[in-house]
Amino acid sequence: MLHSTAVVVKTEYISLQMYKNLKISVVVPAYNEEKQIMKVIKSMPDYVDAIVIIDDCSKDKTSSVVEKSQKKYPKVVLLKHQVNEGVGGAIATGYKWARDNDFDAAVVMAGDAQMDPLELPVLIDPIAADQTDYAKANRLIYKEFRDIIPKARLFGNAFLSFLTKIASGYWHVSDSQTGYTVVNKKVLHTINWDKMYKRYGQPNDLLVKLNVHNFRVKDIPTKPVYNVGEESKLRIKKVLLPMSMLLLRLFFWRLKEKYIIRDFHPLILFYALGLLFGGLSVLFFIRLIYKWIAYGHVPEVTLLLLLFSFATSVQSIFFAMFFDQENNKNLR
Ligand SMILES: Nc1nc2c(ncn2[C@@H]2O[C@H](COP(=O)(O)OP(=O)(O)O)[C@@H](O)[C@H]2O)c(=O)[nH]1
Ligand SMILES: [Mg+2]
Repeated sequence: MLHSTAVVVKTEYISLQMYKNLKISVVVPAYNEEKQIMKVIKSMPDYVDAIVIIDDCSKDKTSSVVEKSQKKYPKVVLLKHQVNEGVGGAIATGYKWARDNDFDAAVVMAGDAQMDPLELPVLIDPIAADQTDYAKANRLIYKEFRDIIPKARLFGNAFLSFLTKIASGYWHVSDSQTGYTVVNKKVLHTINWDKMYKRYGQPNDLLVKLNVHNFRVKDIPTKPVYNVGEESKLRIKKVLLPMSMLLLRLFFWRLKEKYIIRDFHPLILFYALGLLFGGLSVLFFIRLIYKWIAYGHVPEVTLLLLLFSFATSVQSIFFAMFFDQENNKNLR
């Protein structure tokens, strides 16, 4: 479906430079980035073999700016979406192009120049050394991150990062919202990119899918970049709820795929027990409050049942999380 909307304007790329024997492409999702996109092209290191820019049906001159640059920068490839698909959709189009053109690694960098290309080697090195399958930037373990990342963004990111740990099983990963990542060839050929989540939840969606396929993921501290002329189109209040719902859905999907269909692990029973008793706790709590208000005293049996189900629920969920963490320990 994506293929039909993507128009390849120029695909031949000259001169293979390679980096540590890897043919590297950089996927750049771009939506209304006429002001910033040249910065991304100009600052790209020489060892990158293709700069794949996906114009996600911009309303501005992004495409013509990119087309004009192609004379001077022959490594630039422009893919155009005929309808706006969202950042995840744009990235999926780039990944498919990298896969079909036999690249060894695909980096993602935003079209608004928020990624520092000088940090690229530290992200690619663990891929080149086959220490990981997916290397991602982590701005939250960079020493002075608090002074650079705007407060509201930091809060939203920390919240989603925590939910993503639970949903994805990658408990060692944080800064789930970074758009600065590298995948290796195996990932390029394994994940079904047509099913990738198309909007801002794309990195979260990918993490969950990587976990189901038992891919290794590595976090690399990188400096956050803000105020380089970028204009974020993300509205935190608008994305927080849909992304939480997405993560809930992905969580259940992963448990089913990983621990029931592809394999089996009793942690699934602990999660089920935890949720069952969690639900019962809510019911007992409502009953207790109702009786208290209506009759002025706390019903003892309900109180005991509430305490029992709450304790069982919390313990079961903690056990399930612990087993999940143990089970994914080798994916660091
Ligand atoms: N908002 C948005 N960004 C898109 C879309 N398609 C591609 N992008 C690109 O995705 C990247 C990240 O978007 P941005 O709004 O800067 O997100 P932020 O950096 O997390 O605040 C930018 O390079 C955009 O140009 C789209 O449909 N909507
Ligand atoms: Mg941005």
